[in-house]
Amino acid sequence: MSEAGDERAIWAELFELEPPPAEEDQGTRRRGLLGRLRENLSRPRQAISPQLAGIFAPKLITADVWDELEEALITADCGMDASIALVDQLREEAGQGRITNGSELATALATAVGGLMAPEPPRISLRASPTVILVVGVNGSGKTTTVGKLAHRLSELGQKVVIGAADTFRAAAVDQLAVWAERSGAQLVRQGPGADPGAVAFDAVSSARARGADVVLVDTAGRLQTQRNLMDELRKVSAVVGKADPTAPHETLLVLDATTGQNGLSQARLFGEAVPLSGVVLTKLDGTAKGGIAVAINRELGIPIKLAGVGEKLQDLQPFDAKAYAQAIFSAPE
Ligand SMILES: Nc1nc2c(ncn2[C@@H]2O[C@H](COP(=O)(O)OP(=O)(O)O)[C@@H](O)[C@H]2O)c(=O)[nH]1
Ligand SMILES: [Mg+2]
Repeated sequence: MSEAGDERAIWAELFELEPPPAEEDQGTRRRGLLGRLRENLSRPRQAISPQLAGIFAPKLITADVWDELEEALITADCGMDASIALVDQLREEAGQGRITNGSELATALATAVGGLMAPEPPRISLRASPTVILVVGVNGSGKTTTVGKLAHRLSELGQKVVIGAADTFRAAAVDQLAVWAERSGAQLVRQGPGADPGAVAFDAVSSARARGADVVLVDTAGRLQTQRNLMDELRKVSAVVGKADPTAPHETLLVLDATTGQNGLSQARLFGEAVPLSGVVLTKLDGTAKGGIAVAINRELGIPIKLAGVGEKLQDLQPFDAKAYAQAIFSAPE
């Protein structure tokens, strides 16, 4: 199967849609995804590797290895809590004689990280008609880009998409969204600069209903410097969407920039207090040496990571696969 067809099949799985025709077996697809993740995550992998490489060297492990491993995991942004839990688990496995050398340790760590994060692959159900997806986060985290990338994937799978430009704070933001909408053939619902974001979101849902669209993506503003206003505004947008459809929003995705490291955790807590979050989109994983932040987010917030941004281009968004991620980041270098 072509790489594009391969990608479409993975996205169809995320959205619980019929897979595109000419399917091949899952094993091949999984290997494909792992390969691309490895490629896209090559920078964090290389950056973490020197520290872990010594630990993973094919020699018998010593008592010192546990402190070194804990330090390496904390440095990689996995968070104190998850790092300690992982080391405890691995130390126990070693005590039972199941880990004796560095390469067994590497394999066990990747398995433990994958298991700690998400036993099941993420889903974004599109059962509601239309399904309303609210995209929130601080300024510059990658919300608008993520909306554009999602519109592209959904359109590819034959879904009719409406984008609500509820970031009415900057005119440039709406223009940026218009470009993304045009590229994916999505319909853009917008109002003038300074318009009420709730009104735009309401319009977008109403318009999607009238046109029989499948999905509404609502892009929102992120202004870190006016945190309280932003949170009030978000709450309002979410409530107004609920007036257009009492079951909406069906998903509220928090977009977090992986390069902000542990700061992302406090952002997630603040946003979670304002609106119930259903998932995290972790962007810019291509630009950080500390890919471990995904582990910390999952462990400390209990919100699943559903999507990963690995670049600026239209195709640089992937359904998050914890196992593939853990193998790409935490396995021994070949
Ligand atoms: N390298 C990289 N850049 C990204 C990614 N996602 C978004 N960006 C860039 O981050 C910047 C801010 O993105 P934007 O979508 O405007 O953020 P917003 O303010 O949250 O809407 C832009 O330059 C994007 O191209 C990603 O996954 N990787
Ligand atoms: Mg934006």
